[in-house]
Amino acid sequence: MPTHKLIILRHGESQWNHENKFCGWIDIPLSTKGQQEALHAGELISKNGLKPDILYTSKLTRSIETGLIILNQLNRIWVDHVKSWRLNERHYGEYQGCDKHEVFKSLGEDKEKFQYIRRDYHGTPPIIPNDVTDPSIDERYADVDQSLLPRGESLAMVMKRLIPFFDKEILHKHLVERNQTVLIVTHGSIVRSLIKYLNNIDDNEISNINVPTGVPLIFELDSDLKLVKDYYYLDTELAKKGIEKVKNEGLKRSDAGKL
Ligand code: DG2
Repeated sequence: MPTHKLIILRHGESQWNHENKFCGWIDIPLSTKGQQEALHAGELISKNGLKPDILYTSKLTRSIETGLIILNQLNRIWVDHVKSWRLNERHYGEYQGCDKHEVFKSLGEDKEKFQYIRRDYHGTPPIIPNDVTDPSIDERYADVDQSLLPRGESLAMVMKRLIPFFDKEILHKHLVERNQTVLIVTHGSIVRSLIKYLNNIDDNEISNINVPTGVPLIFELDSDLKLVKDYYYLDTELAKKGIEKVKNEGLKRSDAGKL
């Protein structure tokens, strides 16, 4: 039975990751460090002899930019590239654009409340009213059924819009039927959702999983879509450092990005 490879990663650091602000569906480009992380991700994929046949990204620049830097590094800029809103980050509702530490303070510096919204399977940020961050007025989503566009999501809500697409379009069509190596460059909450789905992680346990920027994860599956071994990062030390950083974001003031 052939083994199918799925390469999944969170985009390189964005300017707002650097400034410690919630991004969600706001379209923020990579920081200089994020561009370097993307280059390094490309090197890791190349060193491991992996050759993606197709690239999937979200509709957001930080994910698209990272994917293209990687493909360029691999001399595979010519492969098919699918951009889907279903791979967009979790919509962070009213917190989009807010400094993470300010949100923490607004919750009375209650670590549990703050981490509930960031990491609990059902934790939902306050939903946005109709304003300039409403995805329904963004032309890139013009062809999407407007009633599907989110205004604030929990991880559970993300999985509802993501998994049927991932299962049918990516796993069955490309991985199994066409035996292709698929590269997915997406966002923290989407990677967490895919880890949860592929590893059958329970709703409580998923709150302990954090995803670093720019480090590729490998999933090896058989044709029945069972994992043949545990998923792994291509650079475990780098992943460890990145995970620790992400876990504690917002708990302390960050002066990054301030003049
Ligand atoms: C981050 C996740 O998503 O933030 O929306 O700010 O992957 O697009 O940088 P990404 C955001 P946390 O849930 O880790 O606070």
